[in-house]
Amino acid sequence: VRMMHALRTAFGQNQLFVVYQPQIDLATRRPVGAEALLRWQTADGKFISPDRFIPIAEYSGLIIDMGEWVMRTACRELVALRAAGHDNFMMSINVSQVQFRHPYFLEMLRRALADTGAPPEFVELEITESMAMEEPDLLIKMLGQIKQTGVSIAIDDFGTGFSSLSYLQRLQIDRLKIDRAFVTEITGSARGSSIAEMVIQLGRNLGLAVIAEGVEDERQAQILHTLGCPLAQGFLFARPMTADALNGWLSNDA
Ligand code: G
Ligand code: G
Ligand code: MN
Ligand code: NA
Repeated sequence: VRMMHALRTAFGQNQLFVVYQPQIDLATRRPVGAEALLRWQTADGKFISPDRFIPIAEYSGLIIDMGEWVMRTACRELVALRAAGHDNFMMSINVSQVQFRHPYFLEMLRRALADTGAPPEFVELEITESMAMEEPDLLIKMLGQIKQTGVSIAIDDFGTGFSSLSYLQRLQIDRLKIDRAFVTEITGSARGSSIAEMVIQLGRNLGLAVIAEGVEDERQAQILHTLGCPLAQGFLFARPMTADALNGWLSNDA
């Protein structure tokens, strides 16, 4: 309860901010987009992980306003990047299941796009695989409506749930994100890469883009590239950074 109040105050006092982690084309090593990630730095300078405060935001309902703010902030940053010449750049935004189920979610999305002028075809929403497994009918309907806005959809933490092939086929999704745990395993045992391989193959069969997350070293990047994984994200390439830092990082790179 204390943390809930602290979070509410923090949100009101602009202690929350959004950082962006670049996503890379493994063949060219060029940035193709970024994932927006929420951060909380308290007044005394401490960082609190979203793993801790997102559940509280969900439980308290604060996630609705907070999530909308993240969406609008990320869309605004996308527009700023485009103005700086970084066109063809995608912005991925995490969406909580509480947001997703909210009756005005679509309205908030449409408004964020319209008010900021963000082109929907360069905006992607990330939903988790566990979310994708609950209430299939609601999900299928929502995904259809989101697709109509032009925004695309990725399944985050893919491989951690148990989505069946036939079910996945029914979902209007665009990308699978290989969970970090399976990227870490790639360089471990002989069978360590089997789940990553399966997801890459699945993506190929279903015509979905695949991105590996949590790529921390060159060997992992090499193996993923060899396995046919087109995209990656991780500390090897860049850590999540502020909007200003991202602008600089992209310009240096160009
Ligand atoms: O950025 P970091 O690795 O600390 O994030 C930890 C978790 O918090 C990740 O699972 C990430 O998806 C989640 N997260 C980060 N930012 C957001 C956000 O804006 N909305 C939601 N719903 N989850 C987020
Ligand atoms: O669940 P989700 O994919 O949204 O979580 C993304 C989180 O993973 C972010 O909080 C980000 O800080 C973290 N992350 C990104 N790249 C790496 C990495 O290479 N290694 C580790 N350990 N964490 C990473
Ligand atoms: Mn994510
Ligand atoms: Na993830």
